[in-house]
Amino acid sequence: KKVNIIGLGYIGLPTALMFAAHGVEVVGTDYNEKLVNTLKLGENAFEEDGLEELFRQALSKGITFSTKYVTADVYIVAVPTPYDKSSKKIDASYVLSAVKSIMDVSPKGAIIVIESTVSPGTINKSVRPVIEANGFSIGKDINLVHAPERIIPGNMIYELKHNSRTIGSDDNEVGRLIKDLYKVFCQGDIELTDIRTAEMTKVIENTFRDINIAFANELTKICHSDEMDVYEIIRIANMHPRVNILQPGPGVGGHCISVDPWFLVGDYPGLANIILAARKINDSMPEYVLGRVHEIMKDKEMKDLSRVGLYGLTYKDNVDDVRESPTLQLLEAMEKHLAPALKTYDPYVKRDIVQNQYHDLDIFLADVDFVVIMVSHNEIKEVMEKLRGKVILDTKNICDIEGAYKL
Ligand code: SAJ
Repeated sequence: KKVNIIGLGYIGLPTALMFAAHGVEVVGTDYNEKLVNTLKLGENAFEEDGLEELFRQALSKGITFSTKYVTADVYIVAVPTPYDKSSKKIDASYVLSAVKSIMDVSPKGAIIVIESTVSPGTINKSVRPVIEANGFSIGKDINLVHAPERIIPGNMIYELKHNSRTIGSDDNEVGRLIKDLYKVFCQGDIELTDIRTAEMTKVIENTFRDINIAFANELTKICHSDEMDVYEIIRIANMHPRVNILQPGPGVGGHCISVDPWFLVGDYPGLANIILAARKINDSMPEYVLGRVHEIMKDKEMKDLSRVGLYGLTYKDNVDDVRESPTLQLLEAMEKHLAPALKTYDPYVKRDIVQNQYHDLDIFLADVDFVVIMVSHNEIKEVMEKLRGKVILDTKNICDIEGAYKL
């Protein structure tokens, strides 16, 4: 089968490479000409364990990249699905425009697989009508499948191969065909279900994690208010066979966990109560960190915010993705209070994306007296000693220098 993958971002690219490396004929399509040209030159698009090697394998098997949609048997759509900030509902416009473009080139009987996370009901309520309005009959001219992914940035290539996955199709035979296609590389179980169940399952998986992180974050606030050690409490509580509390942190970023729960809040107002509360708690964390910075400065009789530096700009450790990152949220909060932006440094972020951003750790450290650890990249763990003598706020619980403040 020939596969055209639409959207060569954090999900689409590794998936395209994985299919190609396993001998499937693949064309990767993205409207970003610069990205396509980079890939055509044999340069990788982002940092991820094992991606470079997979890229080489896929190239040797003949993967090609284009800004155009091509004739194929299967189209896999992996484009972003943000949420509309006012209605909290999904903004499916990228998916819909991809589907429209597919219809311009798809042969009769082609299958469109939506990998992008969508809110429950989107495929039947929004994608289906677009297809039918174009005079296509679903089941005859074109088939629809939802195959959400579960891979975690930082361990994507391993998880792409080993995770179980869900395939939603309202036509069993089509579902089985797509299951067989993913089986070329996926060693995990592949569960077949209907489209709406697959949509809901994906969204609630990320919501589950969001809620559990919110619980840890709320515990942090409670413990701090009463001078208790939240990490010690979580560690001991987790020795219980049925308790598994996650780690508190400076907030929840990335393009999945901080987005998907909103779909449920937007679509089920009045019902999605814990979900909404969890979102609010996690969204409050960057400002909470800022509050802790001010508290500590008072403690230390420090006045000069320009001597405070944030270590880490990405949304989590050892990735280069900054989308919705807690550090960016914190800087936005400062802007709202008309406060000057703090200094920042991140070894994974090579471009300038904020004011006062440093690209050299030693120069950054020389220019600050107070370091806020926002991300636990391997680098900071290795050079932790360099922070000795600074005021430290460690939001990730990785620093054992005496006197370091915790969340
Ligand atoms: N975080 C905490 N405390 C924790 C764990 C995470 O504060 O104990 C924070 C991280 O620092 C980060 C955010 O939460 O800011 C999200 O990170 P993550 O590593 O939990 O998840 P993502 O967003 O990188 O990937 C998630 C995964 N979903 C689940 O684990 C349920 C992944 O499997 C999905 O494929 C991915 O979303 C996606 O694309 O939907």
